[in-house]
Amino acid sequence: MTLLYHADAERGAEWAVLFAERAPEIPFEYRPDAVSPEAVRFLAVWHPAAGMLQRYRNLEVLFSLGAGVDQFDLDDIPKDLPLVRMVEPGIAEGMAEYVSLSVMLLHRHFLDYVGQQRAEVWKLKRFYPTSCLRVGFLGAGMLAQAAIAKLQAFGFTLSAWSRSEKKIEGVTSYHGEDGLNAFLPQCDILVCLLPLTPETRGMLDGALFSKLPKGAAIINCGRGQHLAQSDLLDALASGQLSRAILDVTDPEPLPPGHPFWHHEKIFLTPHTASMTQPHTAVDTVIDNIRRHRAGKTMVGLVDRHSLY
Ligand code: NDP
Ligand code: OXD
Repeated sequence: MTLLYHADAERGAEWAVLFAERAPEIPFEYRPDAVSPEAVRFLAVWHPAAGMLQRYRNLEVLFSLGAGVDQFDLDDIPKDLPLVRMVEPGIAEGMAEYVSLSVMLLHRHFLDYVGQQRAEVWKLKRFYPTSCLRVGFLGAGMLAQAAIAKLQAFGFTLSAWSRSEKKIEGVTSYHGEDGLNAFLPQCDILVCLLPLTPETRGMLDGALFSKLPKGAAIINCGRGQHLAQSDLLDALASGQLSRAILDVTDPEPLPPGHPFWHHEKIFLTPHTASMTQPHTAVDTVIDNIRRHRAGKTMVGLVDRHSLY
């Protein structure tokens, strides 16, 4: 009945200590060669290598070590094998920090000042009260809501767009196609926190940018494949967009010489907006294994129709 953590060994060793302390009744292993594949009932992976799942024939639950599951080939995963994504407070907190930091950098023009300093320019840019800056979220799930909660403390004007109707205190919520058209003109900063699905792939394109207020900025923390790269370059060149902060790209990393590397209006971070934190994630996985054993629904169970 072993849980095999099949990812980097350094973090696996951390998980092993925490598992032994918090759930000694659940055998845990992070060295694939140290466990017989037949004994593995729970597998935790980030990016499963081709054919990995065929090796573990007695799996009861497949855990994604990340909040997203687009890295899995869902056609390769038996429909009756539950796939559970990472829903844990540590990853939400990390994303809330990254988005708050990015919004504040834009709000207070820090990225302009980095360029100015290099050019020995001393020139202030006016800033306005936070309530004048409208920050909108594509996606209103675990991560967007964590970021929203942090930004609310600063007083930004907030809105969010999701698939289903949502009510979030202090946030103007939109949903569906019509909702998107009403939402976009309200976003001085647009934050993408959507899962990558056939419906959301390529969504950050010229048509969408043209519906934002002129000079808006985007922050993409979803996936690189949400973004139409040449449309972004066009929108930055025309001034329709003023800046882009991109934590995710396609591919990762970008190839040498890619125009994003040196673009003065693009700020790149290496897919680090957030990460699963062992101290909190372990509790989530333990709780889910106990739920599974008790026949209860697991937290973060992926819907195989909506693909997130
Ligand atoms: P959730 O599943 O909790 O939330 C997803 C949100 O997107 C929901 O509000 C959902 O709507 C909405 N959504 C999905 N499809 C559509 C659609 N077609 N139209 C409109 N809205 C849609 O996901 P998380 O918040 O946990 O994570 C979001 C994504 O963030 C992950 O899938 C991953 O790609 C990315 N991520 C990036 C990280 C990084 O470091 N850069 C770290 C972790 C995750 P509804 O509420 O109606 O279902
Ligand atoms: C995730 C990620 O999905 O790190 O968790 O991107």
